[in-house]
Amino acid sequence: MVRTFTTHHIRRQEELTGKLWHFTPLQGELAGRDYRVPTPSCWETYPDFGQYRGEGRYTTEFEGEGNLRIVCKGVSHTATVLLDGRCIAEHCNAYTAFSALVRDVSPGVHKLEIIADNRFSEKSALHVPNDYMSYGGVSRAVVREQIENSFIEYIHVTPCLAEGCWHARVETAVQNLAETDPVDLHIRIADQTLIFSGQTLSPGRNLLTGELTLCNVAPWSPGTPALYDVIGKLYKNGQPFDDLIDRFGFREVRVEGKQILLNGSPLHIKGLCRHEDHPQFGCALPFAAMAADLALIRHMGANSVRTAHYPNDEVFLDLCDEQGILVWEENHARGLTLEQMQNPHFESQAEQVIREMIELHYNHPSVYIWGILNECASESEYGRECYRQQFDLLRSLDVSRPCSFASCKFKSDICFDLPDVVSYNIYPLWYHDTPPAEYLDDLYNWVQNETGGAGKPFLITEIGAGGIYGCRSSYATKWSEESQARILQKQLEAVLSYPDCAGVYIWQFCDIRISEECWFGRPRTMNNKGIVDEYRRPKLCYEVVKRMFES
Ligand code: ADA
Repeated sequence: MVRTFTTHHIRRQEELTGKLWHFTPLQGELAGRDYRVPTPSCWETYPDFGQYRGEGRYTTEFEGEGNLRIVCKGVSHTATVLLDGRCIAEHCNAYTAFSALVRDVSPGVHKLEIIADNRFSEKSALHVPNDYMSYGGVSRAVVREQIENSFIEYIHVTPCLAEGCWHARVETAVQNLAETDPVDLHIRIADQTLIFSGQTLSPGRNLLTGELTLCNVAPWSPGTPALYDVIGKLYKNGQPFDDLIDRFGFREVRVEGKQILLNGSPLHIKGLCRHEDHPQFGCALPFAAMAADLALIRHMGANSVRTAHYPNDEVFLDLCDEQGILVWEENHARGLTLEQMQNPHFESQAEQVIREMIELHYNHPSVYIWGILNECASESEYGRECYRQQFDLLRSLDVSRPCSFASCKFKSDICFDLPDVVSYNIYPLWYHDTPPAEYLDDLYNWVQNETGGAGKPFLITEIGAGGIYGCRSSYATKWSEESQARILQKQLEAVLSYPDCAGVYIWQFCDIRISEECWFGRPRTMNNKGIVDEYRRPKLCYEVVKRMFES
């Protein structure tokens, strides 16, 4: 599954995943053996490959010709893509889509190979041994598109409300491979159409922008998540030859003082941090599993999800759009040290994730904020320069959303002048015994009195405690479900009642697998702070969260 709606009626496309491919490990004692495996999938879910760190070659065949565009929605975690034995794309980072254009392919059956590599090395600055799992595999959909000499890459819609009407600024990227004739572009939203006639395209990417005004449309909000199609069509000599359909919502997000406003109403975030992780699927959760997670998140009374710590599958964001679940989406990074941020590949890889995340997820109304660099070295001058550069890039790509980063640096963070929203990950009563209300007040006042974050919205982006499913204790010993429930109760009482806190994200939705190297302090080599365990079985704290979020 690629999206929850049809993205083309004219452009021919075929999902190549959703069936068995050949899989061959390239290292280890099973190297060279041929397996038939489902895709999308992670090899850690195949028998004998639960701990495999190496390269795996996935192979399939398809019939096609002419100009082909191979779109990979996610390959974990480093990809090399070959068509008929020739390399057509390489990509770092598992969590953003990438594509390859191949022109003038001869008619017939063609072989597509994707070599996925989940090893850790200096070449991969973002996938490092960590408190989550870097899986291996073709973990999201792969699509083959048949295109002409030019095609619509993306359509970005930026809605804003003025005098009771919605204005939609529309930016369309048209990619020109070999178009020499002038083309017409039509962009339709509801009953309005933007027409760009007789456009002579330059080679490569052409940006065409315009604005529409719509007075009788329904706004998108968590309570009324109204969605609209934006339909782009390219014509030549009056004949349509390419199209792209995307979806968006009429809503605007802005920061005003200490509040985050959505369509003018202040947001009170009651959220959960969620990894894409499942014992049966790795990070390649199928549609039904994503939908089941969201059903539990909503059942708990949450109104938001934080995509810790990387951009999520577009299908999950589609579900959030449709169900009115707000999303904090962030680029891929977790707890990188100063030394790791000084990896020569770090800046380019982190910035590439920002570009790909925003280009592909721009229209999702559920995404109300962009995050970067969770708990990286924001207490250092070098780290600050990285944060500054990435916020500058982010704002150059999207001015329609606030941006932030989740800090764990207590009173040593030197970056709070940079984001629009100040966000903290705190664990009172778990990693230290300070009472939550005292800790929160001390931290908040330090931010107001000592940092450039004064007067900005303030979010708690992580708070929680460990609890192992089935571990019960009459005296609430640490790691018991009783202990986790009691700690979360006190933590949520403090945060939800704090007047200047715009909201909270609990760490975390479900227990997750982590890298083997990070086992110490992590029973089962898992992060056990889930409200449900990895099989989505609720722990005692589930009812505490539900009661607190619904009160
Ligand atoms: C950090 C980090 C999370 C998780 C958490 C924990 O806040 O952002 O990914 O590792 O700590 O469980 O301690």
